[in-house]
Order: sequence, then structure tokens, then C-alpha cells
Amino acid sequence: MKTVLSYITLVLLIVSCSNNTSNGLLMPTSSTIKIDDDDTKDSIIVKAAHVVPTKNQYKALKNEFIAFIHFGPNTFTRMEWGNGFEDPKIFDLKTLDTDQWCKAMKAANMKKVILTVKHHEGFVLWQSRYTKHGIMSTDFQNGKGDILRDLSNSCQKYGLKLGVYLSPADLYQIENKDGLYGNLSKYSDRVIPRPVEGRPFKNKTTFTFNVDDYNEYFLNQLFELLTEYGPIHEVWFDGAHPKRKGGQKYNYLAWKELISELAPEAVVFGKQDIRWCGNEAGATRDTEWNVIPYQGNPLEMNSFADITGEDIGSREKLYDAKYLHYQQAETNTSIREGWFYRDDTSQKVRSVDDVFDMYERSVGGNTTFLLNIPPNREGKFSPEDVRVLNEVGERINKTYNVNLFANASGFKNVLDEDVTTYELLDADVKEIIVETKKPITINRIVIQEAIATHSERVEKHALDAWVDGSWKEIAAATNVGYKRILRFPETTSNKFRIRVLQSRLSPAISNVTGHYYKTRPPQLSITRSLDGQVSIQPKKHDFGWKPHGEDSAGNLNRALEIRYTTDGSEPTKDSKLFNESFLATSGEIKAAAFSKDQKGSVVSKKLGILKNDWKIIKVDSWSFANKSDLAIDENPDTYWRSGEKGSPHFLELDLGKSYTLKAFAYTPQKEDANGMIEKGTIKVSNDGRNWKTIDGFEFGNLINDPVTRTHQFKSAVTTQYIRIESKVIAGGKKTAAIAELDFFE
Ligand code: FUL
Repeated sequence: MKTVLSYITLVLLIVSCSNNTSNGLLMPTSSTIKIDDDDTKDSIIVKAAHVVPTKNQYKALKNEFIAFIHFGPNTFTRMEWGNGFEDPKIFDLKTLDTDQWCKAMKAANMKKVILTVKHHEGFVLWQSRYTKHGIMSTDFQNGKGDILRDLSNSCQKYGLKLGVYLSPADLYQIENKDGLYGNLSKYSDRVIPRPVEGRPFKNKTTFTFNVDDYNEYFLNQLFELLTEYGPIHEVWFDGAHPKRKGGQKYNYLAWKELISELAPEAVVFGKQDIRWCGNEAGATRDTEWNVIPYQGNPLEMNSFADITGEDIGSREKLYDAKYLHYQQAETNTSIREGWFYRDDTSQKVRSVDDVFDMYERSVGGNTTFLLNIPPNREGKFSPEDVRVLNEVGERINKTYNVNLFANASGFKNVLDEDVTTYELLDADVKEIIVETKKPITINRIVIQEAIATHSERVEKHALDAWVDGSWKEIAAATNVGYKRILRFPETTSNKFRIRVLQSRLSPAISNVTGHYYKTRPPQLSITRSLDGQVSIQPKKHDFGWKPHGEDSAGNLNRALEIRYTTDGSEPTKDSKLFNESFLATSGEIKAAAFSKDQKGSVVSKKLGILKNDWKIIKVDSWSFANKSDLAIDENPDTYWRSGEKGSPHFLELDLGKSYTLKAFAYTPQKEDANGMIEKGTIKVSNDGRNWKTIDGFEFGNLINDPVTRTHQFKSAVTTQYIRIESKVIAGGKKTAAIAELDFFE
């Protein structure tokens, strides 16, 4: 019987596809659709074309650009991950200006902010009834301060939504002797919230859940967060765990029940609503599907694995599904190197170009852009972060608030800038033609599908412009979904055409707008060869994204000049002109590209000591393709990897002559999550044989964020021989790997 029904569905589909009056829907839509045993490949695709976001998911997508705030003890210890042993007094905050945060986020066009109210070390930033490990045990406002309260008030003032990051991993509850995490307590019925004398709740709702001590603690804290700080729009559950204990399980289904009751407008990150994009570098997939195949029913699942593959929702992937589920990604990354603030001198801040590029790739690639801005130890965003946010906001407004198709003719429902109206492309030739009254010059087009009613259906599309009497293809891409931003060299025409080349049923296009972005001089990159020759060149696009016209002839940047300084000062039009590589042995190089009337982003590189005389004295072991000299070849794409056996793994270096060293930088390899040196020891020697420990180092979160890390030595050390030893390898792995080592005077 079911087979017959599936067949009928297909026939209906074919009939309705050629029927202009149809609304393009063949079955009810839902955010989760089950695949039946007798579903065929075709009927699976029909189902996929009816998977839509929930109301909350759709609203979350419409926020587009949102903020993350990482703040806590790590801001003061300068660590990426804490350890749970921190004395709360370490959080030595004297001033706090959440209005300043909100003003800057608002200027950037952000719509929501998510605060780390508890990061992995377990310190809480609000006045919780259930622990003393937090803001209440600091001197900040005599222990009465509440950072979430201040932020919530500022959010209301500036019209921003609020979210909370509550880390399931909790090192304080793991390490302290009365800690609740993994304490093997019995599961029993517990009433949430647990009453605390003298601290009644205004909200009288109660829940009873069968949970253990840590889950009870977690639920009590969620109750506080979701009832005492105004509406909460997102709850962020990080999957990362520096450590685990006692087989601690998380009763997410209980957490979820509490969240849906107390924060009905909230989306949950890391669970069924929103998934991690799979990296922390701001990389985006060329094709980002939000209709995702699952083996279990996501609505009943207690835990969700990270999805990191390149292809996650193509037809081939969907054919293996038992459930199809709408689950959007957040592209999350930090405006600074690392998630927490360290300093304003050596911790790099991303350029405006970089952030704007990520904005276009992520929002215009069917995801939400979640950008972290870590406040400094004065409780403010640092001036450079504010500058970048302001300028990004200005670029977004100037580019995307001006629709050059505003008075164009074509499908009314597509050009009306109303996402609730759409044009169903159900003819054989699926295309949209937009004609403007006069020729216009554009280099961006935004396309949106009516995903709330019709799911994401476009699989392949192209954009043409009418140039010199014929259509010329100017851009092509794969899916669309919530939003696709197409970037292409400046094109002048009065007629543009979007062709849908492949789709899941008839796509419903809700919006097409045309824009002009004033292209800037390109970003640069600085490299140095082993013998110290410095080159400065336009940066290659990190994520395989096609350059959007910066380097196409006639578009811009004729008469482009690269100017640089070697003394750490800001490059100007009068700085030295770069035309060939030059020798530099130390110091800091800063460079920028200049066009006739514009200056590009400044790029800088601190130079470590020259490596041409370095020799490897000894390593404990190496693996075939990853010999030890690859750790010191000035090429971060090649690396040394030790064998698995033996501990510690080590690498000993002869620097050729004696130097007074103040810091070293470790660049991990990025090919896999194996070999990241999380903790280690630095030793020096007079003869290259007898070694003495001078310092230890620790780098948190390397697996998710495998970027270069710098460690300042406790005190400067003068030596010719130096040895790096591994103590802990991230993720419990057994080999050590180094892509590049640098030492700084
Ligand atoms: C990761 C964490 O370990 C980082 O510290 C940071 O919070 C990032 C957003 O998620 O998994």
C-alpha cells in the first residue's frame, strides 16, 4: 500500500510541477521528516524539499550576524582554557561597560549577543544561588556584581537579543573535592529549581526530573538564567571538553524540556536547532545544506555529534537517512587570535576586510555569522575591535542597504524585498530576469529562497548579464537556501538573469537584490624565506573562495602599490615601496596596499630569529613523511610528527649561535587532530647534551582552533641550544607534531 502511495506522490509531483497554479507543496512541511522503508530515492528528495525551519530557527536565521562574548578568568590568566583551580580573585575586574559593547555590536549590525556565563573552568559570571565559584567571590562591586544583569540591561537599551553559553564541561566541578561533575551520585527525582533560603524566585514554575547531582546543578542554573534576565534567545552548549570524569552523562532531554518551557523563543546550539559549522577559523563550505540526514529521530536524541565533513546534505547523503531534519549552522570565529582577550600588542585583531569577507561567505552561504569579541581587563572592547566593528557595519550598510534592483521590472514577488512572497519556478526553464530602467554597475547579487514555506530546493544556479547584445555568465554557485550572496567583478548592464540549473522540485524564490561593493585594495601576506628574504604579496584566499574581482583587469587596483615599514610603525603612502624581496633578520614588518585613493588593511609579521643556521640535534622519533627538519623550514604546511611510542616526545635544536630569547611560537599541523602539543616543557643547554628546564607552556583548544600560539618565557634566556618537550598531547593522542617553530629576541 505504502509503495503505491509513494508512486502516487511522485505522479502528483510531476503533474503539479507542470501546473502553474500549484503552490509547489506535495505534502505537509515539517522541520523533521521520517524516511520510510519503501521510500525511493525520488520520494526522499520530495521529502527533503518539504523540510523547513521551525519558527524559532527561521527567526534565528534572520538575525544573520550575531556576537559572542568570551569573558572570565581566562581574560586575566591569558589562557584559552582554564583548569578549575583558579582562585576567583584572579578575576580582578574593576570596571565594566556593557553599554560600550552593545553600542559597538549594534554599529556592526549584529542582532544578538551570547555571553559565556560559564566557560569550561566553571566560574560563573552571574549571581548564582548554587555555587560560590564565580563573580560573587571576587572584589568586583564587593562581590555583588552580575555581568549578565548588566549585559541584559544594555541589550534592552540597544535593542539586542540575548543568549547564554553555559559550558557542560566544568573543571571546577571536576577538580574540587565536593565537585558534582562525575561524582557518581544516584539518579533520583529532583525538583527544579531547588529552593535556596532568602533567594526566592519570582517565576513559580517547577519541574521534576530524574537526574544526578551535576545535571541537577546544571538545570538549577539554567532555571536562573532563563527566568531572571529577560527573554533569552539562544542557549549555547559547547561540545568541547578539556577533561571528563566519572562517565558523567548529560540529560539533555531534561534540559530541553526546561528550555522550551522557560525560554520558548530560544534556539539551542549544539543540539537539534543549530549545529557547529565544523571549524573555528571562519571557513565556510561552498555548499552548505541545512536539511541534514540523521539515523535517529533528532527530536528524541539526547546527544548530537559534531558534523565536520565537506558534503553533509547532497542527494547521495540524504539517500542513507532515516530522518531528514532542518538544522542550520553558525559560522563561529573570533575577531582576535583566540577566544579570550590577552593584550593589545601581540594578539592580532582581524582586519575589516577579513570580517566583511566572512560576513559575506557565512550569511551569504546559508549560515549565521557568530563573531566573538572578547572584552579586555577593563571590561571594555579594545579600540581596534571597536574600529573593526564600526567599519564592518558601515560596509554592510553601504553595500546591502542600497538595492540597485529597487525599481527594476521582473517577477514582482521576487523584487519586492518581502521574504514572505515568492515566485515558484515551476516552468521547464527555471529563470528570473531582472531589467533595470538604466544600466547599473553591480558586483553583488543576493538570492533568497522561501525556506519557511518551501524549504531549500535550488541545487545549482548561474547568473548572467546582458553584455554587448548577448548573455554572459558572470557567476555560478550551488545551493541557495536562506541566502546566497554571489560576488563577481563589477558588471554594467540593464538586464540580469538567474538560471536555476538543478533543483529539488520547483524552487520558490522570495528575493533577489542587486548591490555594489566598493572594492578595496587587496589584503596582503608577508612571507620570509630561510635565508631571511621577505616578500609581500596579495593574500591567497584561505578557503578556496574565488577572489571577487580584486585582481581582475580593469576592475580596480591598476596602479596598486605595496608600501611597508620595518620598525613597527604604520605604513603610509610615503613608506618604502615594495618592488622586490629584501633581507630582514628581526623586528616587525607592516605593509598595506594603496590604490589611487584608498589604503588597504595593514598586515604585520613579527620576525623570529633567522633559521638558516639552525640544526636539529635530535628528535625522539619521526614518521616517514614527516621528518624533523620540516618543523623549521618556514613552511607551515609541512610538519614533523613523532612516532607513537615513548614519552615525552622532544626536539632539540642548535640555533647556530647564542641568542637572548623572550618568547617562542608553536604552529601546529592542521591536517588532522593528531599531535597538538597542549602542554610542554622548554629546556636549554650549554653543550647540546645536558638539559635544564627553564619554563613550561600550555595551549588550550588546539584541536578546534589549530592556529599559531605564542608563549612568552618567564624571563629572557640566553642560549644556543633549546629543547621542546611534550607533556600532554591534546585529545589524549600519542604523537607530537610541529609545523613550525619560531623564537623571538
Ligand atoms: C570551543 C571552546 O573550547 C572554546 O574555548 C570556545 O568557547 C569555542 C566557542 O568553543 O569549543
